[in-house]
Amino acid sequence: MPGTDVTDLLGFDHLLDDEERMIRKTVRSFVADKVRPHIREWFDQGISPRELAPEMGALGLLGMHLTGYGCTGSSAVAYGLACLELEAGDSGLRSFVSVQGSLSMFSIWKYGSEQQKREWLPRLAAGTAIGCFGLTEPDFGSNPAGMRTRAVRDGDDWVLTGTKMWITNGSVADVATVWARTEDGIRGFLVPRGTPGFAASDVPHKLSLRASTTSELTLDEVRLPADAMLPGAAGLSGPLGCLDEARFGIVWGALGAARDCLEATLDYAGTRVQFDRPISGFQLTQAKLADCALEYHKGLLLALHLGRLKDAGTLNPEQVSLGKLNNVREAIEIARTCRTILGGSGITLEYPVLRHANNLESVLTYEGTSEVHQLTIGRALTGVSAFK
Ligand code: TGC
Ligand code: FAD
Repeated sequence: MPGTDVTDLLGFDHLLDDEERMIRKTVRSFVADKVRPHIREWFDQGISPRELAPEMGALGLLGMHLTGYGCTGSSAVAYGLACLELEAGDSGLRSFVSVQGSLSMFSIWKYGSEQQKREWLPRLAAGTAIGCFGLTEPDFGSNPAGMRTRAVRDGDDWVLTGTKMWITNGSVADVATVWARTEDGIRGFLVPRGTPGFAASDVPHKLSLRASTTSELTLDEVRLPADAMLPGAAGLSGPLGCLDEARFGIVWGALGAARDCLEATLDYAGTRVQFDRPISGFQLTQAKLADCALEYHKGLLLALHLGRLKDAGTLNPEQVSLGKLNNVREAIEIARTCRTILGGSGITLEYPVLRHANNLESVLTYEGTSEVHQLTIGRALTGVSAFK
């Protein structure tokens, strides 16, 4: 079947409805017009294309699976397909949308007061304001339960002190959802940009997710009014509930990076000649391509199954862990295998594969490392927690 569309060997399209196909097409065109012409330069120069936020807002991509307050209210599957198409452009773009919609906006949508929702959600949905989500700290990544950031009462106010690390969109955010320890356990706070004592500085010298802003947040006795706290979140289940949303998007997104690698590699292998024939004719090359396509398609079916469960309201965190573990692990394997097929050409930005592979190193680590998801699945299987 020469020329077969690698995105659809299984007839996946037939499993989608018209609206899902339409949203996918819209996002694919957006990426083709607004991202592909520039992504090499953005990655090379370490530029996050902030100007795309209002455009993505206008397309309804920010908080697209949330309802009300200017959000689109799309299905989980439609949201997943959008993440896939965005990450086919670059993981940095999907990260932006994940953090904006699934972490910043979701934390406000799910746990915020009516006043907090009205103040922030419409602007965040439109992309005229940017949000970030500060959970990780320098000494507490996989184990956020140990966080040191403190929020103490002073009269009616809250005073926050601590450091958050590796925060996507941190230095460009208009509002940060910051998780801090209080006398009553872990609570979330909305910290607007410019609040005295609150600062952000970018992580330099990244080799991964270069078209995305990653920052350290410092909170030095940041004074906030009583109503800055998210009233609906008490305990670690608050931030972890947001992670489930973002992890779901990654289940789909990682496959976009894998697809882009596969497409670029099929093109290359069909034209690159060695030993007087295209390298696509070598059996070893075909075996690699077949294994990559196999894992890509298995990942798609897994993502769709989880999406249908989410739309039915029955998706649980262990199922999300299965999806994130499998699809990111397989996507990075696909990217690395594709890189071998490109030979020396695979190491430059002329082709997207090493850019995707490098990005996927971050995706493998953030939103729960592969080991965290293995242990989450292990706990579900055995009933014994390896974390305690
Ligand atoms: P444990 O202390 O037993 O539980 C605390 C409470 O949380 C509940 N819970 C969950 N709730 C919702 N969703 C989940 N996935 C949940 N996992 C646990 C749990 O039921 C309990 O509730 P309650 O009411 O009894 O208090 O903690 P645990 O042993 O369950 O969790 C340990 C562990 C390691 C799984 C958890 O700490 C974890 O997931 N660690 C990884 C941290 C992480 O993923 N950080 C990500 C930061 S954000 C980010 O990376 C953004 S990247 C940018 C982008 O997305 O593009
Ligand atoms: P560690 O937790 O120190 O882990 C190091 C290694 O030890 C890993 O291999 C891990 O799997 C392993 N390990 C840890 N505990 C165990 C265990 N119990 N058993 C077995 N192995 C274990 N965080 C946010 O809050 N907001 C963001 O917006 C955000 N964006 C990010 C963007 C980027 C580009 C990156 C790289 C990270 C981002 N993060 C963000 C942080 C991310 O969530 C953490 O990096 C991640 O949770 C892992 O924490 P850590 O880096 O401290 O690694």
